[in-house]
Order: sequence, then structure tokens, then C-alpha cells
Amino acid sequence: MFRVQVPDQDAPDMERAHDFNFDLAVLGGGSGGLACAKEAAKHGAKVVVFDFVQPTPLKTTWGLGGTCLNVGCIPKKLMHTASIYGELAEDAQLYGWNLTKNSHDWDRMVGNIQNHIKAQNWKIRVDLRDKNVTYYNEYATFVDKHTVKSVNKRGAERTVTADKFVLAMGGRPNYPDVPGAQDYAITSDDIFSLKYHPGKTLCVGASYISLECAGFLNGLGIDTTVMVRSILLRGFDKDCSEKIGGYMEQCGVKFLRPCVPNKIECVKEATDSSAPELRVSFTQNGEEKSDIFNTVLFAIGRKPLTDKINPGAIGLKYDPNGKIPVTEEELTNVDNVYAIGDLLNAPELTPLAIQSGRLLAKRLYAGSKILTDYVNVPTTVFTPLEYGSVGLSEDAAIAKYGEENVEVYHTKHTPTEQVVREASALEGYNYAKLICNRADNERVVGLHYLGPNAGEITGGFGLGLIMGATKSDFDRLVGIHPTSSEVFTTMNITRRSGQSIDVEDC
Ligand code: FAD
Ligand code: NA7
Repeated sequence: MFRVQVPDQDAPDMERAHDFNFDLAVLGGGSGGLACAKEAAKHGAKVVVFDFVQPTPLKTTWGLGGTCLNVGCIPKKLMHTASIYGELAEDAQLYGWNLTKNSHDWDRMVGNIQNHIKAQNWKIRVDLRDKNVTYYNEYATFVDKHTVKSVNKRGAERTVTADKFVLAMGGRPNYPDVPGAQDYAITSDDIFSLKYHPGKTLCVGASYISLECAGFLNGLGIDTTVMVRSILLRGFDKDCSEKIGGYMEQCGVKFLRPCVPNKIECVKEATDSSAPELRVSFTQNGEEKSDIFNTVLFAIGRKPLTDKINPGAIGLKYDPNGKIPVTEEELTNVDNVYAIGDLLNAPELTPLAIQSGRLLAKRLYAGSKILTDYVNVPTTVFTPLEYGSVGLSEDAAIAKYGEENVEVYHTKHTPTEQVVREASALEGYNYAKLICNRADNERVVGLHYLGPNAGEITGGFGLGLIMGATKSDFDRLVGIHPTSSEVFTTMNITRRSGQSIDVEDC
């Protein structure tokens, strides 16, 4: 017989040595804040979460759950999937399916994605209630180190005291200081619920968010241009980043580089059902130019709005970019205030925000000593050619271990499912490499993969890297045939050898 364990509502409160309203107040109900709040409540803490979304200049707003669910990973992956389905529909015909080619329906896609998100917003509310976490849909600011004042959308105020605070306010997209940017352009905060078809779109920035948006828009049949100030995907492996750009270009995405915007003017206003017409003036290679677009999307970085929580009231120290320096225990310079997730100088990723929130709550309320591991965090860029990586880029490995100690094994690969495609210009972009430290038994310090299902592949191999796998461990592993992941078990060409990687074995 199974027994369902329900929380004992009559259980005595955790022993408290204070008179505050709550043991823990969490500012921000996104990935990190929710994980922290629920974990703390599980260990008996009396917890409140404040979550409030300030609307975008276009007045877009959303529900509980933070960036990932509402305007980040989830709608992004769903739109990426929508665009990949278009590609697969082409392949399906090569596999014998008789499909009439339909054009893509933006409204239907957005409607279905937003329905999913709204259902999740509701589930999160119910989950918090079930786990005895108090939730206020209010914006919180500090009064003193144990007190916050919060305001709801009608302007009603409340004052709440707590023993400890966890800051989990995430970040918001930056706008450049360019005339018309805030008036006419959008960001990732708007694109996933855009009421009208975006039309001809300019994505400004070469960040992964810009390239992912450009990738799925182009895949949905939209005329798409990316404006690049310098390099693609700063911080990622250069080799792989350029291949992503090359592939996108072959798929029809236009690139303006090196290029920066100067002004955005409205030629024709947007309506509820149609995109505006915007004239964008820009400097490309020192030359002044302009072009007309319907949508301009800025993806030029994100910033935590730490200055908006009245940090001066508690003497909170933070960097000019809004990031908050913390100790290994995620403690800020204020002795009862902690910070997690995108507020930290660490990769801005949902699983890391969740991990940091959950482990912090365990340390605060369950006697745990386990710290969040910020090294070897796998990640994937969901561009049309997906890119998964874990560990160091080639440049970072050379900087850390010296060129003579870095051995790069690399290869091209052809995903079996793609062999029916006619030989095309898109061939040869699927690529994989292992970066090894020769001074340490060829320990693998970086793994990079370009090809389908990058997230699934990289997530699995990430375990190998945190366990300290060497190249010979990868060689010992028997691959699963025919899959793309087996490429990592058969690599024998080093960059040092100069041998061609054009020939592939079965
Ligand atoms: P958030 O999720 O941003 O939550 C913070 C919440 O706090 C927000 O709801 C905010 O409105 C609220 N808030 C702020 N100030 C206050 C206040 N004073 N009072 C009350 N509430 C407040 N990560 C991945 O791992 N994989 C991906 O594929 C991926 N794709 C992404 C795609 C896009 C377009 C974007 C923008 C991000 C993506 N990310 C991805 C990053 C990921 O979304 C973030 O790392 C993650 O959401 C950070 O969680 P967080 O808890 O730190 O903050
Ligand atoms: P990133 O990774 O900080 O990238 C910012 C990009 O925008 C980068 O390509 C910049 O070019 C470019 N940029 C910055 N300012 C400008 C201006 N003014 N004009 C043109 N281009 C500009 O930002 P993301 O939004 O992708 O990601 C932020 C985090 O969110 C990320 O870590 C994810 O985990 C979630 P540069 O290379 O500086 O020339």
C-alpha cells in the first residue's frame, strides 16, 4: 500500500528566536526565488515570496514564475521547436510523406504558447499555497535590513518584516541609448507574446538571445537580419560561434557587421494587428546607412535592477552592472541578506538559479554545507544549428593551461536522420570537439557539440566532465549507434596533427 505524505498543518512552528512576520522573505518569484522559498518552507521556515513584473515600454507584462517560464527558456524553446518543425516537414517529404506546404500561422503559435504559460503560472500559485509559502504579487523595496515595503498594481502598500532575505530579482533586457529605441523597439520581453506578425525583423546584438530569436524567426519564414557590433557569441568557443553564424547565413539570415544602430524612426504606427514600419539608421564599417524594418528587437545584454530595491537603506554593495558580489555561501555584505540566480556574477541559467536557491535554503534551514558548483555548467544555444558546451572554450583552455598542454580532438559528423537531404551548402556544419589537458592525463576540460539535440547530448556528457573524465574514458565508452552522441566516443584526429576532418567513418 502507498501512503501519501501530506504536510502536517498543525506541526509546531520551527523554533524562532525573533518576532518578525516571516523567517525568510524572497524578493523575486522566478526560477531561483521559487526553488529557494519552497525548499525553505519544506524545512519548516515561514516564507513569503514577492513577485511583481514591471511592464515593458510596450506594456507587455506576465505572471508568476519569472523570466524562464514567461519570457525566456520556455517560450524560446517552443518557438525554436516551431521553426525546427518547418525544417523537419521538408525532411518528412523526403521520407515519403505527402505534405502540402502550409505557411506559418504566428497567431496560432503565440496563442498556444501563451496558453501553456498561463496554465503554468496558475500551477505555480497552487504549488506555493500547497507548500505553505505566502505569495504577494507586489513589488518590494527595503526599508531597513529586516523590513520591506511592497506595493501592488493598484498602489496598495504593505510592510513585512523577516529575519532573513533572499534577493532573486533576476534581470531585464538593456536598451541602448539610441533615439527611438524605447519608443519603437522591442526585446525578448515582448517577442513571445507579440500580438501581430513581426514582419521584416532586425535583431540587434550578437548575444545568444539575439541569435536564437533570429534563428527561429528566419525558420518561421520571416525576413530576418542580425546587427553585430563585433564578434558572435562573446564568451563561447570562437570556432563554434562562427560556424553557427555561417550556418544561419546559409539558411537565409542576413548579417550586418560590424554595425551599430544610431536612430529608429516611425514611418507607420503599429496597430493591434499589424507591425509598425520603422526606419533604422546605422553605421556599418564606418558608412552611414538606413533600412526599413517592421520589428527591431534589442538583445544587447541584461541587467539586474538592483538599484530599484532601495539598496541604500541596507547598505547593500553591488556592481555598476547591477550584479551583487557574494561569498561562497551566497551571502551579500549585509549579514542577513543573500543573493542568487541572475543577480550573481555567474552564468545566467535557470538550472543554476534553481540549484543556488535550493542549496541556499538547505544550508539556512536544514544544516547542509553543500555549496553550488559554478564550474562545468553545461549549456546549449538553441540556434538553427544547435550548440551545446560544457567546460572551457579552446581560447580559455589555452589561456589556463598553455597552448602546448591543450590537445583538441575534433571531427565533423552527419546525423543519420539528415542523410536523406540532398547534398547542400548546409553540409559540414555539424561538428564536435573535445579539449583536453595533456599535462593532466588528457583530462577533458571542454566539450563542444554542433548538431541536432545538443541540449540532450551535452547534459549527459556534463556528468563525465564533473567526474573528471579523461580522453581515454571517452574512448572506453561504447557509443550508441546510430546517434549523434557517439561522435564523442570515436574521435582520433587532433588539431595539432593537421589531418583533415572531412572524411567520416561509419
Ligand atoms: P528571474 O527568473 O528573472 O525572476 C526574477 C523575478 O523577480 C521576476 O519575475 C521579476 O519580475 C521579479 N522581481 C524583480 N524585482 C522585484 C521586486 N523588487 N519585488 C518583487 N519582484 C521582483 N536559461 C537557461 O538555462 N536555458 C535557456 O534556454 C535560457 N533561455 C533564455 C532565453 C531568454 C530570451 C532569456 C531572457 C533568458 C534565458 N535563460 C535561459 C536565462 C534564464 O531565464 C534565467 O537565468 C533565469 O530565469 C534566472 O532566474 P532568476 O530566479 O535569477 O530570475
Ligand atoms: P550578452 O551575452 O551580454 O551579449 C550582449 C550582446 O549585445 C553582445 O553581442 C554585444 O556586442 C551586443 N551589444 C551590447 N551593447 C550593444 C550596443 N549598444 N549596440 C550594439 N550591440 C551591443 O547578452 P544576452 O542578452 O545574450 O545575454 C544576457 C544573459 O541572459 C546571458 O548570459 C544569458 O544567460 C541570459 P559586443 O560583443 O559587446 O561587441
